[in-house]
Amino acid sequence: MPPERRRDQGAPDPVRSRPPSPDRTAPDPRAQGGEFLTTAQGLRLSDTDHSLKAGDRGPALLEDFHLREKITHFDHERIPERVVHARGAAAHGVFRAYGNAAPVTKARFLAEKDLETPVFVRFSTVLGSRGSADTVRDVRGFAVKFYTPEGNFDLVGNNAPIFFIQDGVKFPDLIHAGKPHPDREIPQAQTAHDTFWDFVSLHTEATMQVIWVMSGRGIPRSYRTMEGFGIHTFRLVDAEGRTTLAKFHWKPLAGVHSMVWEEAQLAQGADPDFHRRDMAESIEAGAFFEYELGLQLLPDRPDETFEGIDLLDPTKLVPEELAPVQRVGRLTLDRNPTNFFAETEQVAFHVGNLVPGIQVTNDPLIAGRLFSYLDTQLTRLGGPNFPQLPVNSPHVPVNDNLRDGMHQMFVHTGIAPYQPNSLDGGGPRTDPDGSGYVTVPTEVNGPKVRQNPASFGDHYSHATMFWRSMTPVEQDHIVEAYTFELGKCHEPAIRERQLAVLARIDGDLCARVAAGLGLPAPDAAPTAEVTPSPALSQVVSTPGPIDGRVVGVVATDQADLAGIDALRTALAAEKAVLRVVAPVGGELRGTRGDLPVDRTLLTTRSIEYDAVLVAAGTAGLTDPRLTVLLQEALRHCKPIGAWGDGARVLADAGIDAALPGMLLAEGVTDAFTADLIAALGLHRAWDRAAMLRAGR
Ligand code: HDE
Repeated sequence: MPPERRRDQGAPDPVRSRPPSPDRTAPDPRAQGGEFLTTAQGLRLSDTDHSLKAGDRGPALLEDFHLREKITHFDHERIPERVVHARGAAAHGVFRAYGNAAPVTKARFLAEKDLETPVFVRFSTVLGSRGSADTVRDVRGFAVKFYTPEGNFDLVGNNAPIFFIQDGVKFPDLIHAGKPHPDREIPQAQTAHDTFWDFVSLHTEATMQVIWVMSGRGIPRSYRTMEGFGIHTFRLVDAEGRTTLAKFHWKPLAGVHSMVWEEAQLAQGADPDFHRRDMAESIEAGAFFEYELGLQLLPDRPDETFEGIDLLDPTKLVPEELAPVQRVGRLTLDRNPTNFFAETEQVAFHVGNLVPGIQVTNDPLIAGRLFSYLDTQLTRLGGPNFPQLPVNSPHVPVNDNLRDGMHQMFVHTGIAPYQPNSLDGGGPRTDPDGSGYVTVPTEVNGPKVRQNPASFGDHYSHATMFWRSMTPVEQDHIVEAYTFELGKCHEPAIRERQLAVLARIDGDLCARVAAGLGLPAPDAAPTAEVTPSPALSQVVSTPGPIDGRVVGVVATDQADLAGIDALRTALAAEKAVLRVVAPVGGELRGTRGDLPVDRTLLTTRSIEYDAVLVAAGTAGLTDPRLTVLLQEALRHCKPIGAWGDGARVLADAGIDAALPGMLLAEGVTDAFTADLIAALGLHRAWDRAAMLRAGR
C-alpha cells in the first residue's frame, strides 16, 4: 500500500467536470463540461469575440488576460510530429484470447481463455508528414497497445514481416535517405527519388523489404485488408520458465488485398484521407475491423536458427509452409477515438513495454528500438510523464518511484521514493518470486565487435523467394513499381546500380524493369535456389468476406430505384455499402419514392468504389467524367456491371462487356446480387489485366 497522507498535508481536490459513468456513450469524465465558456482557470467569460481596447477604435490592452491566454494556448497547440510514422489513424478495440497459447507463454492476455483485453491500435505510413496522403507506396505501421492485467504490452509492428536494416544503428541513414531531399523538401511521402534508391542500391540488405514494398503490400486497399507482423523474433516464457522463440502475425479476417498503383496515386489527390476515412466510417457503421493474432513457434536452440534461417536477422522471414501460423486470439476494432489529438497523436508505443511471458531476443534491430521509443517521447510529448496521459495509462495500479518532471499528474504521497526505505513502510516492494517480470537467463559471450554474423551476409535469397512466390499479375505490379520508382530517379548511376541488384534477385525481373527504363539489362547474376512460399501471394481463388466494401451505382431520376434499394439491402447484410452516383446532387425522384444521391459525377472518383454498376433506366447518360470513372474501374480490374438498359451506358463508355469481371443482368435478381458479392469477395478480376494489356 502506498503511504497515507499525513494529517497536516493536503492535496488538490480531484474535481471532475462530470461524474464517471460505465456507459460508453456517457460524457467522458476526463472531458471538459459545464454550460458556460470559461478561461482555463474556470472563470466564466462574457465575450470572446472582441479584445479589450481603449475605445472601439483604440489599441488593444495588455491587460486582456483572455486574449493572451487564448492566443498563447493556440500558439502551442502543435507538438512535434513523429519523426517517422507521423501520418496515422487509430481505433480502440478488444483482444480475446483463445487460450491455446498457454503452453508456450504465461502472458495472461494470451494464455487465459476468453480473457478480454482492451487495446488501442494505430496504423500509419512511415515517411510522410502528418498531413500527407494515406495511399502512398510505403510500409504501414501496425502498432497495438494491449492494456493487459499485468501492465501494458505494446506490439509495435509493421505490415511486413521483414525490415530494411539488420541493425538499429542504420535507422537514421535509412530514414534520411527516404525522407524528402534536404535542400528542397521534395518529394513528400514517397520513395520514388534519388536518395532512397541511392541508399538501397548500396545497402543491399534492404533488398527483401524493398521488393515487398514494390509489391501490392506497399499500397493496401484498407487497414482491414493488411497483415501485421512483429518482425523480430521474441522469446516466450511459460509458467515453468521454459522458452520458445516466436514471431507475431496479425491475420486480417477480411483477407489481404491491395490497390493498384494508378488507383493509389489517384486516391492521393481525390481523397488523401482514404484509409483513415474507411476505418472511421466502417467502425461507425458497425463493420468492425477484425484480425487474428498468430504465432510462429520456433524451438529456442542455442544457434537461434530455424531451417537454416537466422532468427536474429530481421531481413529474413520464416515461410508459413515451414512454421505454420497458429492463431491464438482475435482482435476487434470497434470504437473510434473521441479526440484525435488526445488519443491518436499522444499515444506513445514502446517495444520495451513487455509483460511476464514475453521477452526480446538479441536481434540487433530491436536493441536500437528499445532505446528509441522512450527517448523520442521526451521531445514529442514534452517530458517523462507521458505514460500518465489517458491513452497511455495502464489499466492496472501504478506505484513507481519515478518523481516530478514536466506535467506531473500524480500527487505522490510519502517521503521515501527510493528503495530500500524504512520511512514509507518499506514500500512499494518488488515481487521477484510472484507475478513480477523476471528475465530468463540466457547465455551471452563473445568478443566486443562491430560486425554481423556471416549469415547476415545473404541479402538476396528471400527477395528471390518472394518474387518466385508471386502470381503473374503480382509480378507485373512489382515490375511496374520498380520501373516507376527508378524512372523518377535522375542519376543514371543509381538506376544502373539498382538493376544490378535486381539481377541478383531474378533475371526476368531485371530484364523487364530494364526494358521499361530503356536500359540494357546487366548480365544475369547467379541467384539462390529457393522454394517458393505460396502464402506470400495475395491473389485468392475463393471469395472472402466483403465487410466495408463500397459499390457505386450510377443512376438518374429515371433509374430503377427499387432495384437499387434491393441491392443496398443485400449489400448491407454483408456489411458492405452502396453509394448512389448521379449527375447532380439532392434526391432522385422516382415513381415509387425518392433516393438520396451520395455522390455526383463532380464529387466522386473511381477510387471510392470496389465495384461500379449502372442501374437500369439510365440509358443515354453520357458524360466524360462518367467515361473516366468507368474506364478507371476497368483498368483497375474492379467488377463492373449493369442491369437493364444500363448496359448501354457501359457500351457508350467503351467498356467491353465480354471481359472478365463484368456482371450483366436484366434486373436486380438474387443471382445478380450473389455474383456481385462473389466478385467483390475475389477483390479484383485480375484475369482482365493481361487481356487489357494484350490490347482487348
Ligand atoms: Fe520504429 N519508431 N524504429 N520501427 N516504429 C517510431 O517512435 C525506430 C522499426 C514502428 O503509431 C518512433 O513514437 C528505430 C521497426 C511503428 O505511434 C521512433 C528503429 C518497426 C511506429 C522509432 C525502428 C517499427 C514507429 C517515432 C530501428 C516494425 C509508429 C515516433 C532500430 C517492427 C508507432 C515514436 C505509432 C515509430 C524508432 C525500426 C515500427 C523514432 C530507431 C523494425 C509502427 O522512436
